[in-house]
Amino acid sequence: MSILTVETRPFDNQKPGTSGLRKKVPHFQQPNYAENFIQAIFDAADVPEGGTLVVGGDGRFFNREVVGTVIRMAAANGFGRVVVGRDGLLSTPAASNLIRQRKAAGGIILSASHNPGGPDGDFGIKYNVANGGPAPEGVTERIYARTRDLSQYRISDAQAPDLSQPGTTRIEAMDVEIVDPVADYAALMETLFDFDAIRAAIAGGLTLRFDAMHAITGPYATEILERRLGAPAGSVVNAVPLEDFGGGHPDPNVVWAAPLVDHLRSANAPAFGAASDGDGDRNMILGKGIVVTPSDSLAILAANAHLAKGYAGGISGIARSMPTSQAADRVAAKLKIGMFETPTGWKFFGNLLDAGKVTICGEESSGTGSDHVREKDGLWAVLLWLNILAVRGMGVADIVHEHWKTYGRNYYQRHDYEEVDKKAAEDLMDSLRGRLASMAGQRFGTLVVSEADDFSYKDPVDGSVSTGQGVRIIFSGGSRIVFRLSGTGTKGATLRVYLERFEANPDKHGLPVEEALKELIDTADAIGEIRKRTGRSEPDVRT
Ligand code: VG1
Ligand code: CO
Repeated sequence: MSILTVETRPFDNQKPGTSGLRKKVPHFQQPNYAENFIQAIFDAADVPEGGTLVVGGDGRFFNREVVGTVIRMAAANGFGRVVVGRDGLLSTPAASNLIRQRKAAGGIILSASHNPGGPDGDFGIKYNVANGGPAPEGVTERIYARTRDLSQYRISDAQAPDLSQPGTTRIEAMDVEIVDPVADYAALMETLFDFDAIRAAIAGGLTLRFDAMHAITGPYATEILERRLGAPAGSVVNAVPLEDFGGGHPDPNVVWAAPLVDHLRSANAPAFGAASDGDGDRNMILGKGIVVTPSDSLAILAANAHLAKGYAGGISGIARSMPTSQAADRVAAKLKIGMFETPTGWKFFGNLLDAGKVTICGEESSGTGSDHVREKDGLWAVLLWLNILAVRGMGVADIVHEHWKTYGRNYYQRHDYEEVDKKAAEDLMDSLRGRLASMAGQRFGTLVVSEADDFSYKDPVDGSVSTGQGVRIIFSGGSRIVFRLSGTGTKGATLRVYLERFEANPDKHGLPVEEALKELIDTADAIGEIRKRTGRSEPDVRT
């Protein structure tokens, strides 16, 4: 066995997006494509000699091959140990936990999250740093710079080990430790939540369905919900991870999780429903006849977290991404704790969590999590909800309605226009930016613009500044429209339009969301010229 130095040439399209590098599988299959990016990570990350690396992915097509490549390259780049999930599997939050538990230098997570998989689907590589969280922008910029001047990579010519059996093997001078992907994660969950209370509630008739969407959370949910908490066998559906997710998008929203939504609306609906995404970091929460808006879920979890033993002492603060609704801000104000507004992407929460400024974080895109790891965590949110239901003895819908009564309701929706012509989408954003300065004071129907800007964020911990994070148009009274382009798509551009309106009056909390937001939806088209510029009359997805 020897270590090879392979000559290569840079690719000019390896810029990490919101959450790592994502491309179509055939793109990743080009000779040296994955190897170059992995070498750039190792070069940019300043690997400590003999350090530990965590590796795993969501099991999508090409996962196994790239896990092998990462292991062979780690052995040639000075790592002393690789910790890898059995069969190369690890959910994103479980990987974050392992990085922290094992005091690893970092981790490589292979996933394109909620994007479809299979030979023509998507693939992705993400680097997480020693705190368990996604590499901050300074690191991703260094990785990108390195991809542009790379001329060699190092790899062992040994075969990658068989990953099907837990235990430790060796490649070159490096240990490869194959671990049960679920065990440490499930143990962590038992420290945070009152499993006895949840078990008793389930035994007493709290019915549930969890849809794993043929993605990574199947084994985690089966172990935790069925084996440890006693939910009847079959409560977890689509539990076997498949390389192509059974042909669907493992995206827990009303479009891609429609069978779950229909089930929760049916006559024999369980009391609680949930789903997670490809890599297990997102969550969708439902009750009998209700889908909980992710922004509301964040606010409700923050307001009730003290009911779970891991948060019994209260939470120190809340952070949300800028486009996420301001429902959580009202909870923070009532609890008199800090509230932070960050750009989209979990990497911006890391410093706040490390500094103890916040305990709970969330994004409108179905991501919620806490300081137990440094990633959003789908099953964590499910368990916190179950813990709250068990303690309060109320249904999901009643908890949501009571929350609105106490805090008011932030009507909210996101409209996605997918695979839009890239140039048209960029022009739309440029045109908006060009008009920001003159927007204040303009009237659209009953709405008057009070402020308009392109969001920028100064990290309160390390002082780093991130600009160009989305155009915000704020109206007097607090309603908002936000426009931004997705940083996770792999084809054309995805335009995201976020709409929010606050309603304090409980008598007006029962409107259909689209009716409540009608004026804002029309105004978004008037200001953004969406139809004219994209040729689309309707969004592809409303979440
Ligand atoms: C999307 C979401 C963002 C999330 C990111 C990664 O990014 O909007 O909130 O953090 O996906 O999540 P974008 O740039 O496409 O809007 V995941 O579960 O895909 O790792
Ligand atoms: Co995800």
